[in-house]
Amino acid sequence: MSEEAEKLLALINDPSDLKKLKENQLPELCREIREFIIDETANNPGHLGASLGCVELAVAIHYVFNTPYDKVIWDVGHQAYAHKIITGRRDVFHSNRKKGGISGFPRMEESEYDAFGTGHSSTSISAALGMATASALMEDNGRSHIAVIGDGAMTGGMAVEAMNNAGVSNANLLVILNDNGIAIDKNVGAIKEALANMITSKAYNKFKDKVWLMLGGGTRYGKNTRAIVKQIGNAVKSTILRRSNLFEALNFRYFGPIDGNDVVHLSKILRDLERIRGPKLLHVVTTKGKGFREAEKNQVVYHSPGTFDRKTGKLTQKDDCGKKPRKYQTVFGKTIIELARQNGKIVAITPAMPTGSSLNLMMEVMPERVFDVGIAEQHAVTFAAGLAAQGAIPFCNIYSTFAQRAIDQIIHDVALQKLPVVLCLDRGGLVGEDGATHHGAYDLAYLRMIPNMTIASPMNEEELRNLMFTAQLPGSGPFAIRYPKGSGVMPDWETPMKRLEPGKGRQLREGKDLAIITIGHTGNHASLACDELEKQGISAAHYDMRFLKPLDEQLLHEALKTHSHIITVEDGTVNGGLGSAILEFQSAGGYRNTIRRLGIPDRFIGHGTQEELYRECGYDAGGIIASAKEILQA
Ligand SMILES: Cc1ncc(C[n+]2csc(CCOP(=O)(O)OP(=O)(O)O)c2C)c(N)n1
Repeated sequence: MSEEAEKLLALINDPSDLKKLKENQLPELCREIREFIIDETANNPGHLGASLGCVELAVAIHYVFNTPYDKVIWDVGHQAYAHKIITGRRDVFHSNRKKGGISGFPRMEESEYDAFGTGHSSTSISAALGMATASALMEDNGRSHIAVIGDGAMTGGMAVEAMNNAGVSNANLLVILNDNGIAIDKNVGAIKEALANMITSKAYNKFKDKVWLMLGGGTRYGKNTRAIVKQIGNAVKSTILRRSNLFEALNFRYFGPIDGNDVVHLSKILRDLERIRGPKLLHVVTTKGKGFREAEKNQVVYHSPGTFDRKTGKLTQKDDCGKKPRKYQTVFGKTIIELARQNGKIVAITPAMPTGSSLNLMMEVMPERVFDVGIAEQHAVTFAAGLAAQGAIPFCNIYSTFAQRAIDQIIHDVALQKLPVVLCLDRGGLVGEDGATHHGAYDLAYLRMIPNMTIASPMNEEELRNLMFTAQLPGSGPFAIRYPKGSGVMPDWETPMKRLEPGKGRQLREGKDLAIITIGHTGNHASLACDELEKQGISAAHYDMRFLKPLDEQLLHEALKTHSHIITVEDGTVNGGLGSAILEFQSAGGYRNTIRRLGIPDRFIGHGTQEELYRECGYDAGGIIASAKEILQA
């Protein structure tokens, strides 16, 4: 790092410092920010690729616009590291995603520069349009409202809905489409193809060059910007561009494509666009992983690579293989291939998460039976319902947190029609470093209210395989299987599969002093707790419910009749999940046991490691032991 560069970044404590720089110093600053991000994320992992691609965007936006008065919303928010670093968080960036540290995503509570919290995709245009509309209502006409959205996020339903709405408004809205041609995995769909056409079309680029010339040649816009732009708008609509431009068709003024990694040019364009009112879209082309060879070369892995060697870029974390417990997602990804080989009706669906779900494994061996539908959870579920209606057995794999988007589709399209969709909810429970936006906290609760659903959660790999096997058998109906982020507990996980009776749990351990009733992987925390309690002279029974719905009533009668003290444990919100179900059961049966519910409390849990967060919520082994002692002493 050159001394001058060190001096530059050290000078930037907030965007007002940035504005003191000369335009020709910006590339050097960007270079230094990039080095800083790579240095930091090598040891403290995070979302690397997207943030490296967006350094120039963040610098140019804060250089040109009057933030925080002007509002900038980062879609998904995983690309906003440079934004964080130049808006006062450089010196705490080492705490990124750590417990008590700054969040990996923008958060309104964290900084006045984080105009809107993000994490789930495709929300930025709606939020920016809402802000722009509020500004207009308040006659606050000088404010700019900017949504920065990736080409992947632009394919999400909400983004399309917002564009549809914004296009008929007068809102002072600038959408910056950050097109790097990739989502986490390769971007998919017709919108992606339209964008690629815009970038590569010779006719279009020729036209674009003419436009920039008309806008004032070297100095970009002249005095009569408004009139010229109008003229261009008309020109676009009439003759010059024969093919229809997606965004122009939605009444947006379209600018670009331009090189989004050229900070000087980008700043000039933004300065010009600042003066144009109404809905407009700037299409910038960037490189994901820009400036770090490994990240540019392997963009999927370096989206969120874990720790890596700063010099070589090689990953330092171990692969998910060998003789040790595998990730649940890997067990899912391998098991579905086995099942699909046995049952020709099985197909799989992922909304833009082939690698994250491990469905990329099935894509390699039977690509025609796996569908990546883009960032479109609602569509994924109804698409699965359509497949099921025609006799297929779709396994629709969605991260629990993103499936929140599709609750209506699960109710209206799947459950109501009793369609045999197998909903595999990955990352159920606390996910760790991604924090509040990503915890799969609510699935057990929101699924439990839905009639016709079977809801299951495996305690280990063997159980996951057996549940997947069971779900694809004839007559299984709508069937949800939720499992956590991270590894299971069985090095020998490739066990023969067998049917599990829906609605039947199991008693894993006998004990007279209290009963611990669990669902899912947290059963392992309870097993450890029971071992430790036994050493301390406390005898705890352990029941693993396996199914939240139907509930094993026989097992529960047994547990409640023979124990006056009950602890329920789940890696999900205590409001409405397993603990609530057991309280309802207790009340209906007239039981008078003392019941303590452990799980995610009624507040949003931040980020940290999974272990730290289990501890915070009191359902790691230590928390269960403490609760057991308390309940017995009360
Ligand atoms: C509703 C929802 N579904 C899935 C995701 C997971 N996800 C995070 S980033 C991402 C890809 C976004 O692609 P793009 O907008 O092109 O941004 P890039 O990472 O390429 O900069 C996805 C699918 C999410 N955050 N929200």
